[in-house]
Order: sequence, then structure tokens, then C-alpha cells
Amino acid sequence: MADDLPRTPAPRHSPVGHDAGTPEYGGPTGGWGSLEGIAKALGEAQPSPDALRTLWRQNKTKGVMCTSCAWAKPAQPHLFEFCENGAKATVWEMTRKRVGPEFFAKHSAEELKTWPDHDLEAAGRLTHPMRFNHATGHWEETTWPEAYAEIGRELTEIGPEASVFYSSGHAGLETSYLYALFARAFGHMNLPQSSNMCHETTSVNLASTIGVPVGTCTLDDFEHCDAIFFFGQNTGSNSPRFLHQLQAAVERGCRIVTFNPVRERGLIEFASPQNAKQMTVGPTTKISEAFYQVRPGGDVAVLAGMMKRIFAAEAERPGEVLDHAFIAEHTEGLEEMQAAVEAAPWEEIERESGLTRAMIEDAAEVYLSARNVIGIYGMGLTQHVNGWLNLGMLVNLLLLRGNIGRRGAGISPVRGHSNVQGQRTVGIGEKPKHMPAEKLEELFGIDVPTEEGMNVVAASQGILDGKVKALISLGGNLVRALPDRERMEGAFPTLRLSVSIATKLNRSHLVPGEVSYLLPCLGRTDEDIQASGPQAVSMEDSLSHIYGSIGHGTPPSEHLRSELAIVAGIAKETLPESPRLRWDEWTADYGLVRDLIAETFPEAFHDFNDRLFTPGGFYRGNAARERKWNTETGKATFTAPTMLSALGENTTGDERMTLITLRSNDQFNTTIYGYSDRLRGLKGDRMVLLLNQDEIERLGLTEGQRVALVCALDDGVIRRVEGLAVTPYDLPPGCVAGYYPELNPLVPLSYHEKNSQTPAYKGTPVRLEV
Ligand SMILES: Nc1nc2c(c(=O)[nH]1)N[C@H]1C(S)=C(S)[C@@H](COP(=O)(O)OP(=O)(O)OC[C@H]3O[C@@H](n4cnc5c(=O)[nH]c(N)nc54)[C@H](O)[C@@H]3O)O[C@H]1N2
Ligand SMILES: Nc1nc2c(c(=O)[nH]1)N[C@H]1C(S)=C(S)[C@@H](COP(=O)(O)OP(=O)(O)OC[C@H]3O[C@@H](n4cnc5c(=O)[nH]c(N)nc54)[C@H](O)[C@@H]3O)O[C@H]1N2
Ligand SMILES: [Mo]
Repeated sequence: MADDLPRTPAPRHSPVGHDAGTPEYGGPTGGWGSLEGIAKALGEAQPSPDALRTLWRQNKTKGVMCTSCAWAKPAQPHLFEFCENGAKATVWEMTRKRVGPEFFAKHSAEELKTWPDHDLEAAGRLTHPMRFNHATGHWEETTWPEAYAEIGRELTEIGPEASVFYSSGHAGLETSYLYALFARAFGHMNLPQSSNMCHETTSVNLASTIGVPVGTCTLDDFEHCDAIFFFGQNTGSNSPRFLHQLQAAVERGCRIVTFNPVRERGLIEFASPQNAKQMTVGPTTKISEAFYQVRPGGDVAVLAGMMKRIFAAEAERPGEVLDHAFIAEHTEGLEEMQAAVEAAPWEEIERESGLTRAMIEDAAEVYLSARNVIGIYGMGLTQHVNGWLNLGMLVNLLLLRGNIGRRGAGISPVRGHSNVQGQRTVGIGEKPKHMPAEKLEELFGIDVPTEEGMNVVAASQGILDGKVKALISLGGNLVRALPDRERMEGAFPTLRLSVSIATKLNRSHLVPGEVSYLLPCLGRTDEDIQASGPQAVSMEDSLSHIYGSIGHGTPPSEHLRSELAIVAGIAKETLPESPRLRWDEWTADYGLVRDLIAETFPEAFHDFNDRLFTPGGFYRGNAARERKWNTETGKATFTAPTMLSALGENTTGDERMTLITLRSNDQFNTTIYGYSDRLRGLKGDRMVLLLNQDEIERLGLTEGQRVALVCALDDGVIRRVEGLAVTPYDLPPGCVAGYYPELNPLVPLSYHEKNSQTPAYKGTPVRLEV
């Protein structure tokens, strides 16, 4: 279906649109296509008979909370409260296929390295604890007691300073709390987490501007907002259940304006799979009233332009445009920010954003027409060198009219992994402030270290330098997710100890250290029975609500242990015995761990066990929402722009282009479910290089030609990916796109956001080589 949304002005050479050979998905997001997507995943994954039952219970009270994204689970769920990707995640976990000792006897690690990511995970669920045998090159079966004992011995020998405990945002709050406690009791805070590659920009920069490391909105705000501004978040693919709230908002008259270099389908139109009428005769709901194809990193310029218009409106109608009372009472730094914005020339704003002044002023008028405004963003703002400026400018926009701390308004980062935010809330993080030391000393009699630990970038650098000798991974697939993949893959085997706690096989398991274990765990959909009976786990969503989750599926193997049991098993063998570290009792009853969480973080988690199954989750509170600003000055802070691009010094010029790495809707991070990117109309090949037709002609390329991309930052390391098929796509000039994780070798580890070290996966300068 064609759409009539305003478009980016034509690039310099010749006009580009969908007509310029751009493949485009014709249907709306959701709709029949999503049901087909689920059916296909159901077929290929060969789900167990429990899978349909689990789907029925997904995201409902006392059901299982989706293992895919972190979007909120409403108190009154839809009949099917899951989306295409949530369903894929469930059936993918609940497959009948198994990867056990026979599989590993047949396939060496070297052979498995030749398998694509999709095939490794599609092989099935891990079933037995395995130890790597370097003499044979194969993973071989071991026992849990042997594994725990050797890991404990090795960790003790290596010591805390050279040990790193990574976590990807899957594991529940109970396991995460114990993992964070284990690290501190052992003597380190080397607790890098997937959010270091993701919303760390949020944690650091929202904390400094508005005093909270997370968003301020709840679902209720989406029922009372008048306008929503979307920056760099691909809802249709990455948090599809959110489309229900957006659809309802649009239907009640809320205006949505989107900025994204890619015309992402989900933010254009949506047909609810829950709505029989929309599925058959339509009409579908148009989501964005305006969709602007901003250049990568150009959001700073867009926001500067919008604010220029707002300041001009205030000059025309003094006292009527800005929320002066709010600004006076709650903020500081307006003058400096206003001066910087007013000094920014429109010419530069247009160049950096790739949009016209008229477009940006139109967007500003939408902002001014609305009483309550929400700002939403994702990786398009965070994964840039100047991510801090992106966030600062969005916060500025909202503060100008008091759009934080009021019903129907606020800032809402959309988080990734289902419990990524919660893991941080209960202490996973490299900073002392992530867990109150006095409390831990009082509860457990341990000496908590005072020194800050390593985040993902520091830990990776430590692995490269040989400073880090032990790596425990609670989920995840670091060697595929990290920047600088070639260098990182080369360094992983130099680790003395590497331990992966995982549900499925992935590439990180094929670069084992000297002593290496692969420990299979229960997934969230699996029934978890311990000595005190069946257990629930819990997680926190993007909107700071906390839910219990109960798995009902028959575990894929009797040899699996829960994540909590594995963390406790390793901790017990590593730390000196203490009557106050009751690893066995905690494993027997996770409720005891929830009591500890409540004691450690009483404000957020009081009466945790009683509130575990509150419909819609229980809210842990948010100071900025109450207009209490836990910043250095006690006020919300405006950020003065020091430049007009999030790309830092690497903005425009020469033959360099800006690479953005994308996710398809057929992957969850490094888990590749399949090779179709339905919503973008792409299919069959992930080794593609997307660029607009005009650029293809200018560079003398032909569609389908295989080219190489090289990183254009010069630090003596050659970073190159070959064999990318030239694919015309509607992108702004100077912008190329390709898939994560295939293009990760191009992003330097040192190329990251200034304050938080989030890798600049959306703004890497590259050159094309034929
Ligand atoms: N199906 C599925 N769901 C997922 C995931 C998945 O891989 N698959 N991953 C999960 C995780 S961990 C996360 S963090 C989230 C990620 O979800 P998102 O935050 O949506 O992340 P991305 O898809 O990486 O990129 C978001 C958008 O940013 C745009 N973009 C790139 N550069 C810029 C820019 O400079 N400015 C603007 N305005 N936009 C830009 C891209 O075109 C893209 O549409 O999703 C979670 N949910
Ligand atoms: N170029 C580029 N790189 C990126 C990004 C990007 O946009 N562009 N995005 C970044 C982002 S936002 C993130 S969050 C990271 C993601 O980085 P990670 O979190 O490290 O990677 P995932 O792909 O989510 O991890 C997948 C693996 O987790 C394991 N797993 C799945 N479920 C469970 C479970 O329940 N328990 C346990 N223990 N293991 C489980 C499986 O073995 C699976 O293979 O990647 C980052 N890398
Ligand atoms: Mo993420």
C-alpha cells in the first residue's frame, strides 16, 4: 500500500523514493504477515506440544513473561498478549531439537565455526554440562559437581581483579541479584551487561539531566498524551506489542511524528492481529502523521531546529509558549542552551539533518499544538559518539513546556532484553552505587570492594590486553555482539577460564579459553522445580513495572539447572563458607532471594513476594516523574549543544559514508530466526549493503554486485567486511546500512559514546571498496 507521508527532500543528484528500485513491504505491520511469520517459526523450530499452552499464557498474570523484548504487559491483556517476535522467541526456546553429547561428538568446534549463526542456534536446546577438550577439539560431557569445583578453583586462583561476570538481559531478578552479590563477595564489580552496548547512554545521560537512569512514562501516559515524537526506535520489529498503545493513541487523536533514516513500516501503519475486522477488510491504522528520513546523527540538528522555532514562537507570543513556571522552579541552564540553539544557522541544521527548515518547523508546530508530549527513542539515539547530545536535546525539548513529570507526558527509552533494566535495578553494574555496600555488609558480613569495575568496553579491552583472565557469561553471545569482532574473536581463546551459561549454542561457545565450560540452563518457559516446589522468577519492563513469571514447559533435559542454581553452585565453590551465604537454601526457594532484594532495595521492592503477581506488574517508582530531580544541582538540567551532529567530528565530507547497523524482524540480536526482513521487503540474504539508488549510480555500482566495506577510522587496524550485495534502498544520501551482527567487525571498540562508552553502532564512518 502506498503512503502519502511527507518525505525527505531529494538528495543532491537525483530524486530517490520507493520507486527507485527500493524493495518495500506492501502490507501493514501486524496483520496476516505476522501470523505467517509465527507459523513459519513454529514449523522450523519444531516446538514441543507445551509451546501453544505457553503462548496462551504469555504476558498474562501468573503466566510466562515474554523472553523477547521488555515492553510492558498491560493489566488487562489482549486475548493473545504476544506479538510475532514474542511468539518466535517462545517457540524457538521450546523447540524439540536437542544439542547433547552426541551432537558435539559428531561436530568439532572448528567445524561448527563454519556454520552460520542461524544454524548453530537452530540445532536445538543444550542438554548436558560440557567441558572443552583441547586435545580433541570437541565439547565433552562432564558433571555439575566437577564443573562447579573446577570453576571455583580456577576463579580463586585467578582472583577477582582479573575476573569478569557478564550478563545479557535475560536472567530474572533473583539470579541477577545473586550474581551481583557473588561478584562483590568475591571482591570485584566487573559486571558488564548487554545494556553497556545498548541503553547505557540512557542510564548515564538521563541520570545527569533528570536524575533517573530510566524513562519516566507508564502505560497510563500513552492514554493521555497529545503528541508522540519517535527518534530511532523500530517499534514494528523490536517492540511490536507497543503498536497496540500507539494505535489506540492515534485513534483518540494523538499525533505521532517520526525521525528515522529508514522508513520503518511499523511506524507507518498497523493492522492489529487481535482485531478480526482489521485483519480482513481493514482499514489499517496510520501511525505517524509525518515521517522524516533524518540523516544518521542528524537528530541533534532536528531538535535544535525545532527549538529555534519554539523560541521564535515565544518571542511572537511572550509568556504563552514556554512553561515559565516549570522552568523557573525545576530547571537550570536554559539561557546557555537557548543561546547555543539560537546561534545555530539553519543552513547547518538543514545540512546535518538532511531535512528542510519547513519540515522541522512543521514538526515544531505539532509539538506546540500538544499539551502533553512524550519523547520515545531507541538505538538510533543511543549508539552514537554524541549520544549524550541526542538525549540532552530531547530532554531540552520536553523541558521547555514542562513535559516531564506530568500525566500524559515524559521521556520513554524503549529497552531491549526482557529484563535488561531489572538486572541493573538489583545491582548488576560496575559502579559501587549499583548496590548499597552497607546493606550487603550488614546482611551478609562481606567486605564490599570500593573500586569501580569494568563495563563491556573495559572488559573487552582487558581481554585484548591479557589483563582479564576469566569470563563468566550469564547468557548472551559476546563475540558476535561486540564491536571489533575479528580482534575480539582472536582474543577470546587466550582467556584462562571461560564459562557460558546458555540455552542454545552460539558462536561465543566456539572460541573456548584454556579451561572452558558450557553450562545448559532452564529457559524462562521451562518449569523450574526446586526443593520447595515450583519456582517463579521476576523481571522489570521498560516502564519500570515488575512481574512474576512462571514457566510451564517440560524442561528439554533432566540435566538442566536453573540459572539461579548455576550461579549459586559456582559461588559456593568459589567463596569461603559462611553461614550468611545460604546458597543452597536460596536455590531451594527463590522467595528467600526476593526477601533479600526487598531488604536491600526497600523503596522499590518492599513486600516483593506479596506483590509478585500484581496484574500489570507493580511500579517501582520514579523520582523525575514526581518532579524530584536527583541531579547534582537538584534540578533538571538543559544541555547546550556544542555541535549539531551526534556523529562527533566524523560528520560529512570526502568519500566516507555513515554506516548504520540494523536488526531485521527475523532476528533477536545475534539469534537469527530466519533470512527474511519482511517489514523492509528484504529477503534471503543478510550479507547486504543498503544504499540509495542515487549513490549506487554515483559510485558506478550495479545492483547485486558484491563489494567490501572498510572502516574509515584510522588507528592502524584494518577493519573490512567483504561480499556485501549492493541493494538499492530508500536511505538518506551518504548513509549505508547493513545487518548486525554481520557488520560488527567494522566498528572499532574505541569508537563509542563519550560518557557511557556505548559503541557507536549507528554512526561508523566507512568506505566502499569494489
Ligand atoms: N525482533 C527483535 N526485537 C528486539 C531485538 C531484536 O534484535 N529483534 N533486540 C532487542 C534489543 S536488545 C534492543 S536494544 C531493542 C533495539 O530496538 P531499537 O532501539 O529499535 O534498535 P535498532 O533496530 O538497532 O535501531 C532502531 C532504529 O534506529 C534507526 N536509526 C539508526 N541511526 C539513526 C539516527 O542517527 N537517528 C535516528 N533517528 N534513527 C536512527 C534505525 O533505522 C532503526 O530503525 O530491541 C529489542 N527487541
Ligand atoms: N552492530 C551492532 N551490534 C550490536 C547492536 C547493534 O545495534 N548493532 N546492539 C547491541 C545491543 S542493543 C545488545 S543488547 C547486544 C546483545 O548482546 P547479547 O545480549 O550478548 O546477545 P544476544 O544475542 O541477546 O544473546 C543470545 C544468546 O543468549 C543465550 N540465551 C537466550 N536465552 C537465554 C536464557 O534464558 N538464559 C541464558 N543463560 N541464556 C540465554 C542463547 O545462548 C543465545 O545464543 O548486542 C549489541 N551489539
Ligand atoms: Mo539491547
